Amino acid sequence: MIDPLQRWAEYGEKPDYAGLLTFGGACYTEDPAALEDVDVAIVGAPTDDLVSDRPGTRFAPRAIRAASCPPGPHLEAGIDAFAELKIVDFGDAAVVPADAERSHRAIEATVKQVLAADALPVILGGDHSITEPNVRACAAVHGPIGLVHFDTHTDTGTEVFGVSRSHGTPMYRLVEAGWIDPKRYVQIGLRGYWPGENEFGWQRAKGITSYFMHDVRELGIAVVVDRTLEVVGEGPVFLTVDVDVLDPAYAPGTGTPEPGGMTPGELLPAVRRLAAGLELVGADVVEVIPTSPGSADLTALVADRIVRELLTGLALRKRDERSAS
Ligand SMILES: [Mn+2]
Repeated sequence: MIDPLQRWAEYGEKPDYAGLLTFGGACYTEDPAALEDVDVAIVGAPTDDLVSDRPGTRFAPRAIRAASCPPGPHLEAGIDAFAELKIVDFGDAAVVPADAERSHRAIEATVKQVLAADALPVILGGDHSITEPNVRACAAVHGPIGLVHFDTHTDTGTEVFGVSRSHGTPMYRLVEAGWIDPKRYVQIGLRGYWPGENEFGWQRAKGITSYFMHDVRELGIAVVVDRTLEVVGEGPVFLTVDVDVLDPAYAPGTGTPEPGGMTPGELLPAVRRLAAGLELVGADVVEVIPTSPGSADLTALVADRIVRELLTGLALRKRDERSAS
């Protein structure tokens, strides 16, 4: 029998639908001093002022939190990330509507607070432009970092409709500014009709590695992950997942959907293996539009599970490191 006066924190379990909205029901704090001993801090970045098509990713952090499932063991990996890691929900960066530059400064500052506490930031976008402040914050600590980038598009445009800061340009800007080491930068899932030869020519000249959807189909995702681990190698790396890498059948709620994408059965284990095998210093999941017509909460649900796989991979890595020492 449960004591009727006992609160969920004491009881150690609560129903999914009850309580305040935090990621996985994790403890909520906005106090940097409370990040001591924390392994992973979830940060929301609810901003979408820089999209070129459908807006709405500003609603994603709340929707992903609402879709998040409670702690428990990952049935295939045999580990509970919430038991292995100390995870908190660090709330949302103090973004402001219609001032993307100020929002990016707020995101970068919040991610830096997480890094200063020696915790790993996992940022819930937001549109893909937020990867720029996220990576800048990480590279300011670690020097030029590697990047594993799941996406339909390369996001290496020099500009979109004449605008240089956009959700279509962050990777170009980060490489050119020296925050990302292009030799340790791998793109996975490319398809569709953008960008063009100028951008791909620039990518080749920089030494960026690209796996298209035909590579994923022909080699299989496990081989693509093997090769990605080899290319990125040792050293700090950021993982960014644009949910539009998934086929719109699985992730209809996104700004620039493209048919012919990955299945969750390919993406989820890939994220787990990469998080377990790489020296991750930060990660984000972006471009989720929970309010898209017809999407219901399917896209937020899969976005939550992408984060859960990431946490599971980190938990596996921590357990391996502990047993090796
Ligand atoms: Mn993108």
